[in-house]
Formats: sequence, structure tokens, C-alpha cells
Amino acid sequence: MNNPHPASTVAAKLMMAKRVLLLTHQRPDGDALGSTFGMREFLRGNGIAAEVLIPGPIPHRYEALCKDYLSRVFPGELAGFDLFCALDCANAARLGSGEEFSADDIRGRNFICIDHHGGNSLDADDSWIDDRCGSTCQMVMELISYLNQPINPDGATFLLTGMMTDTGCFCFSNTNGNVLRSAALAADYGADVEKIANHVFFSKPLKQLKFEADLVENALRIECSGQFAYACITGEMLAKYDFDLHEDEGLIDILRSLEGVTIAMLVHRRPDGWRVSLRSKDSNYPVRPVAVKFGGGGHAMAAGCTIDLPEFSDVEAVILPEIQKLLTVNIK
Ligand SMILES: [Mn+2]
Repeated sequence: MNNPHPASTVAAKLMMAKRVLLLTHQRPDGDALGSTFGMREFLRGNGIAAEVLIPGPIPHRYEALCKDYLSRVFPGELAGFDLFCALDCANAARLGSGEEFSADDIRGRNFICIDHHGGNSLDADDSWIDDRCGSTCQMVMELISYLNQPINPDGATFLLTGMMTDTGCFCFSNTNGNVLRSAALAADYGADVEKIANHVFFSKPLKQLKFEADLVENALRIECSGQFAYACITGEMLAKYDFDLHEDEGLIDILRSLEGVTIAMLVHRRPDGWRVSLRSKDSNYPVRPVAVKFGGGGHAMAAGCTIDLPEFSDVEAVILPEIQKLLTVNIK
């Protein structure tokens, strides 16, 4: 007998539901927004009432894509749903919507999770976790293929958005045949590639372009014989360019794109410590172990952690030796 498809349990729950609340992580990125709104379109197309609860504001670069789709569900309205589905959210701390709503409010109340973060600790009632997938949007597309049901062009556009943002437009090492097959399927269903490109990738505000230039000119540091590039974003810089850190998705790729760089790091101050984002562009040097060492996590090639030390120089002092070690001893 064939093994059941890994999506079969969550797929059955979704198709049996009457009213589904779709949830994702705080500071939503293209995959978070794409998978929730894409899933919403898919479920509605199948006659299932579905709403999206996004914690916090939508980043500017996704506003145009999402603006016609926003509806507001308040945490106080949870009783009206018979299924809760978290997408692209690796842990309970990121699912919350401030103090008014947390994962504990829905655990045990028909709560399912679909995610591509290997270290997922959400502990939903049923989960489908697959860290071989480049994006949660890809998983949603695979679930749709498994169910052999169509999705409308708007839904396909949302799903393709997350597939593109989480793979760096199919440039990162998480891009493989399955990623491209799911993307092709989204295109077949009418995904609007030009709309995604123009809204998400080719519409940076001028202040952001200037902020990025300042970052490269004044904050970029290079170590490890040119293999490690990093920068710290200061409050001063944010104020000068009126830059919102909710818009920082993709910023680290500017550092990663430098010739000779293997690992890039972007750091900024948050109330609970220094937020450290790490990216690698060589799978021989995965950054997840470094993030895990400091209590964080993520994907092999894209990970992050929060380090609670007084000064940025203290962060440099603990991170640099780890990166040096990684770059010298980790060759397969
Ligand atoms: Mn993702």
C-alpha cells in the first residue's frame, strides 16, 4: 500500500471545514502573505469561508498586492471559526498578535499548521512540515495539486509571490525542480508575474534606495578575507531616511551580492536585544548552526537570532569567531 501524501491530514481538515481562520507570523514577508491570501482564495473557490488574520501592518512592498484583499478579523472573534490554520509560522512566539491573541488560544481547537521551517515548534493539533520546500506557498500549491482542485488567478499570483520571495526569484540554493514545477503550475493557473515583479521587486521608494546606499557607504564591514560582509543598522540611519525596519526584507541580499562574500549578516537593535540575520550563499557553509548557538534558528542558508548584549561591538566579538570557524573548518 502506498504511503498517504504528507498533506493528506491537513488537506482533509481544510476541505471539511466550514469557516477557517488563516494565520501567519509577525512582520509578515512575501511567503507569509502569499500563503495565507493564496490559501484564502483557494478555500473560497471551494465554497469554504476563510479569513486572514495578519499580525501587525503589511510591509509597504506588499501593500499594493494585498490592498484589495484585506479584511479585518479581530482576535475576539475566534469563536466563529471551526478550523485554525497557521502558515509559514515556525513558533508560537511569532504567531501572536500582541497580547490580545496567542497560539494557546487556539491549541486543541482544531489547529493545523503548514510550514517549511525545519525547527517548527508550533505544536499544532495536526502539522505538515517539510523543510525541503523552498516556501510555504510551494507547499500550498502541492496541497492544491494533491487535492486536484483549481485555484483562481489571484490566488495563484499570491502563491507565486511567496515562491519568488523565499527563493530570491529562484536564485537561492533552495530552488529545485519541485520549486519550479510549483511555480509553473501557478503560472498555468494565471499568476500575474508582471504584477508581482512591478509591485514587489521594482518599486522601491527613493528613500529606501538612499538608505541602502548609505548602508553600503558607511556601515558595511568586511572580514574573513572578504568572505564575510556585515552591517549594523542604527537608529540614526532609520531616522535619517524615515526607514521602517518592517521593510528590511531583501536588504541583507545587498551584502550577500558582493563578489567574494560567502556569508552576510545584518544587525539591528530591538527592545529584547540585537536582532541578527544571517545568510549564506554556499551550502558548504550553512548559517543555521551559528543562529542556533545563540538561541535562534531558521533555514540552513537563512537564519537569525537575538543576542542580548549591551553594544554592537559585543555582538561582533561573539559572532566573528563563529563565522571564522564556520568558514575555515566547515568545508565538506
Ligand atoms: Mn517562508
